[in-house]
Amino acid sequence: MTCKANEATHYPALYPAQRLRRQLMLLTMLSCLVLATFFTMQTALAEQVAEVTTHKMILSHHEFEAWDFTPKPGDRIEITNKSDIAHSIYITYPDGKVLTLGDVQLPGHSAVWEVPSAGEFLFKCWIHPIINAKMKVQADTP
Ligand SMILES: [Cu+2]
Repeated sequence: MTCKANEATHYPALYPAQRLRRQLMLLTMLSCLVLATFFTMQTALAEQVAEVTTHKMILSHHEFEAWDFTPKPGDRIEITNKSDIAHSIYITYPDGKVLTLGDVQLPGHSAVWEVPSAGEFLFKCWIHPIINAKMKVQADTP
């Protein structure tokens, strides 16, 4: 009789094994929460990476066609050779560095360049020195 009254008024004492099980469950739940948060952040980051803008530039017979996009650092520029001759495009960076886009762009083929920074870039062709275009890249301002 007294025993029953005690059970009703007092929180039943946990056996060490039960306590351990509860602590393990709590730890498991916390770990799951941490992992879920981590994967959500990873997905958000991956979506940000996927938001890269790709501009299209066209190389006609002996010139780059005028473009109407405003390139920003981090953008990609896809240059397509729409002429019937091969080209070998290279880009001179503001600091004088020269980057050749692959070896040769055959007719109908494209090359992709990732805009590294703001500044003025010069596009030329190793095969046809008459081809050249200047591209001004503005710093990305949100
Ligand atoms: Cu060329």
